[in-house]
Amino acid sequence: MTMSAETTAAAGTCAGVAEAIRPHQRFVIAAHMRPDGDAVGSQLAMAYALRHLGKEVRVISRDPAPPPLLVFPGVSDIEITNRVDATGDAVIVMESSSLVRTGVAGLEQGFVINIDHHVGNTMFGDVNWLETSAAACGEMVFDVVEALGVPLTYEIALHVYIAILTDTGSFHYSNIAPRTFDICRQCVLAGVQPSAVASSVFDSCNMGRLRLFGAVLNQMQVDDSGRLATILVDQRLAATCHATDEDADGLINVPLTAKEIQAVVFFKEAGPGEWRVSLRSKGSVDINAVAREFGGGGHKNASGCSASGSIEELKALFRQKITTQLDAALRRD
Ligand SMILES: [Mn+2]
Repeated sequence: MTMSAETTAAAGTCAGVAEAIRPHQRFVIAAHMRPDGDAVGSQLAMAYALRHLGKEVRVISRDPAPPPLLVFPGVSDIEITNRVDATGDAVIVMESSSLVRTGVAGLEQGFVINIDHHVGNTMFGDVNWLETSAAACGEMVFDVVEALGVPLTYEIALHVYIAILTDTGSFHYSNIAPRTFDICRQCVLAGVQPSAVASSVFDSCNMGRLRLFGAVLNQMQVDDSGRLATILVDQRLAATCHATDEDADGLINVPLTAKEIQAVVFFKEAGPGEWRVSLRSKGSVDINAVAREFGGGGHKNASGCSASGSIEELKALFRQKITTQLDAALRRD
């Protein structure tokens, strides 16, 4: 398997997307299931832009937005559904490697415009634009808004900013470029208040989440090399902490705040013997290579997959695969 073409893969163009949007009137905008800030922000920035042009827009999602985002305009109006019967003139799918990842049935009946920045996108659309160098899908939406000649209103700017802020982990991750800050600058000029947004997004969690973080970190395992942290949430622990499913969001990033830790694997129990596996790494450690072995995907430093079986066996298996990547990165650096 060759992966060389994936490092800076770009396919399709912003102009192609804008051209595909212009003649149409009725849109459905979807994103991946269990949406994050980039999914929600990209959907709503696009929705506000299209409405500015007088178009009709339905924003849909299989799952609700993360609760801290509900204070922002449009978020609580997102229609929660797992199937659509009417796809309008065009369906815009954000941030999804495939249509299956939306968790919404029926989208395939429509004319599909696919906008994404994830390595491994299957180019499932009638029109596709994949830009793996983008720090967030929201950056790409910003470009589409500009190409459509829509002014950067407060609502559009706010959602582009939320997309970038969350998907870069508050400007922590790779793919941040001068244009990332150019876009954010324009968002701030359009009225976005960074401190207020950060406070709403990051400092509005509940006590269940705090208890869950404490319990999970207390049970964290670090391998003998000191580089790899393993953390786990099963349903019993979540119940003990009175934590919801979303309360585990962001937990995976905490072990990385220790200088020694170069990679984290996070097992979250989805059902008996069923695990959601999230993976994070620093620098040149390619954690996506591990996720891909299990049919998952994402980015070099942030990826995920599903796995089933005995948790002790899964831990050993993932640690072995991740250690291979840690060693490969050591040899490269
Ligand atoms: Mn994203």
